[in-house]
Amino acid sequence: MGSSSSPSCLLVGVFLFLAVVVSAFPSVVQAGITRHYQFDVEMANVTRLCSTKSIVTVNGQFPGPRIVAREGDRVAVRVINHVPYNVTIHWHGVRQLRSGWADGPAYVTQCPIPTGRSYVYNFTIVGQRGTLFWHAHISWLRATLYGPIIILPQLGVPYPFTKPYREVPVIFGEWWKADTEAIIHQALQTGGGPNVSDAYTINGLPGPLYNCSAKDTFKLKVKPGKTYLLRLINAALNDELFFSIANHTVTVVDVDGVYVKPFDAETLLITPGQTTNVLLHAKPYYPNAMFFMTARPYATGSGTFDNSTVAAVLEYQNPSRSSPAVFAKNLPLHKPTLPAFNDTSFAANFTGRLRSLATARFPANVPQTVDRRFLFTVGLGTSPCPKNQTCQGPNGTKFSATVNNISFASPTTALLQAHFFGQSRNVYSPDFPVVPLMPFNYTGTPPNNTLVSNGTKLVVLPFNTSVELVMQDTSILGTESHPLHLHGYNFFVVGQGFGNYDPAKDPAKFNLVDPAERNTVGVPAGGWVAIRFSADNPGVWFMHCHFDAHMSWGLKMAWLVLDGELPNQKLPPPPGLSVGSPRRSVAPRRPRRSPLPWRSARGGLPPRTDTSTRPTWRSSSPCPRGGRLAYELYPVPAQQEVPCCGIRRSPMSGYFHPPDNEAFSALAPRRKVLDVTVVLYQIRCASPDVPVMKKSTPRRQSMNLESRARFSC
Ligand SMILES: [Cu+2]
Repeated sequence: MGSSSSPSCLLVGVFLFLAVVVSAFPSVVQAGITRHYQFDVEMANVTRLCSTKSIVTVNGQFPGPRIVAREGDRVAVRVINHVPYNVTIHWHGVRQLRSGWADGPAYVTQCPIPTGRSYVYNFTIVGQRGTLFWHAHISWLRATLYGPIIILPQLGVPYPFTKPYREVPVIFGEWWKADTEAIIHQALQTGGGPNVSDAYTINGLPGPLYNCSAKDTFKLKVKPGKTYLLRLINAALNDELFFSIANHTVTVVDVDGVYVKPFDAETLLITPGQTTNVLLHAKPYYPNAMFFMTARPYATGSGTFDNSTVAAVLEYQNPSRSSPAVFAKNLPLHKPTLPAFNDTSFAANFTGRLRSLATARFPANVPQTVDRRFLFTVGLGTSPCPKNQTCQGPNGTKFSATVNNISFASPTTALLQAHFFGQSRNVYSPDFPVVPLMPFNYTGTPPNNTLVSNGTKLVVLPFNTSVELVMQDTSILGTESHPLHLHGYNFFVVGQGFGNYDPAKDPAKFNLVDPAERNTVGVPAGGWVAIRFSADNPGVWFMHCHFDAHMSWGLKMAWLVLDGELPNQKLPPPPGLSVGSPRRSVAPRRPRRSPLPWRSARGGLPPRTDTSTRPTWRSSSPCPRGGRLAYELYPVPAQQEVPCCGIRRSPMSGYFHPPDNEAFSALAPRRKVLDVTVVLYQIRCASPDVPVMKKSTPRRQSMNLESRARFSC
């Protein structure tokens, strides 16, 4: 485009100017405020494509309400479940530094919120600015349960690009006439591919290229000469999308909540789970025309896909008319040309252009050294058809999908709870393979045996481990691009290529200076991508394909990042169990009544009499390797009910926060455990599947401590 060169020069100039302004006021760092939201999850009737159905919404809105916050703000969202499904919400791309309990994936960081219950998601947005989004993270509920997260810079801190006149979220979605829960349920039963969607949507609207939808068209009305920031979000379930605006180039300035070196593009590629901010420079004059903004899939797999096109309309306000709507009918309508549905070279070229800003103010902190290297294959496979059933997957099997040929078996206990309460045995194993167990020519002729294995396996990482992960697509049941999403972290995309990753040659080409930093990356069809991140956020972090079909088939795994040594490197207890402040002696309160229900109920434990603000070692026993084991008691009544699933109550009618045996067993050979603290919490569970505390004779607490001591020291 002829107009593309001068704006980009201008942009650089503006950017330099802004950089000077910003560095003149280096520490305008304000403490953020807390922004409270209430999400009532409720059913609503919505009509699209001539048919009405009841969908799951937040506050009756589709798409859902916006979360708006500034960098540094705390966000507290009370989610109240009024629908007949279990629900969780994930704040996609939010780093959740030491707030893993608020991350949201069901049975990973929390138990689902049952009907009639609520849960408060509480997190602070640190070091991110741009666009992210929230969506349900259980089954396929995110088909209709999603909305934007808009993160503005701190007050007084400008964007490192032209200040936009207006900002507009543009969310891509996918619409099924049928009930999506029934679709995925049926697909998992039969083993076949789930039915594809009937339409794509922009801001919930399919647009004029579908039947009955001319009225359901998103219109972006702009003024000549103005600059607009479009906050693009791909919330579709199963499709990467090309996007283009006829006769306009846009400037990409941010991906996944991280600024990038601005570049101009006529067409964008955005995978499910990715977000992109672009500047749309409206034409300087009234163009006497309208322009389609269209999106349609980039599809590489061998299965069927929804090959339709969603369109929105870009309209210019006519400066000489007071009512542009009357006038707009007979204007010429321009349509963009999008790449072919399988244009993989476009995909590679586009992603190859993304670069971190990598300035003093917005540095790219790429790990330059690596502590642990991983090679994960990602792709499809099959699992056997159960007896007495016919299956609709390949050759009468069931479709499956894997990382390193392991299809993730979803637990019924939340992994983070199991870890935190030291009850991970029989919930997960810490032995996720570092490399494929049976190497093959990943992108060559696929092996005859396509059967997968199943398991709930995690990789355990000590705090601050520097990780390099190569994700390799496989040709099993056809090569395919997979958008892999990592929770709890941004990663740097240091390299990508086609064919099999070559550890001898490929690392030399890695970009360790200004690679794109993001939370979701497309593993190229028939290729590989290398990412790096530093494991500085303790918790259990899901990583999965953001195609919901593949995720349902098991293309997911989790990382367990252990606490660091310092207090601010540890995961705090879950909400409702918060430790609170130990009582001070200056505030005597009704001393006759014990604040410890378990004490009177169980006896045998000394009440906490210490009044300092520091926890005391209530018990200390020497460990063979020189550490010591202790426990702390916190007389904190539960402040909030939390959903529980499968967590066993300890004999003390509370919960221990002991060391996680499974996790430590993985590290035992190379790590010495020193001081180990066992914290006793009290919890009040909201969900009905909690085992009722037995009234039988309690075991002595010392037995528990000893049994844990044996393992931990
Ligand atoms: Cu996938």
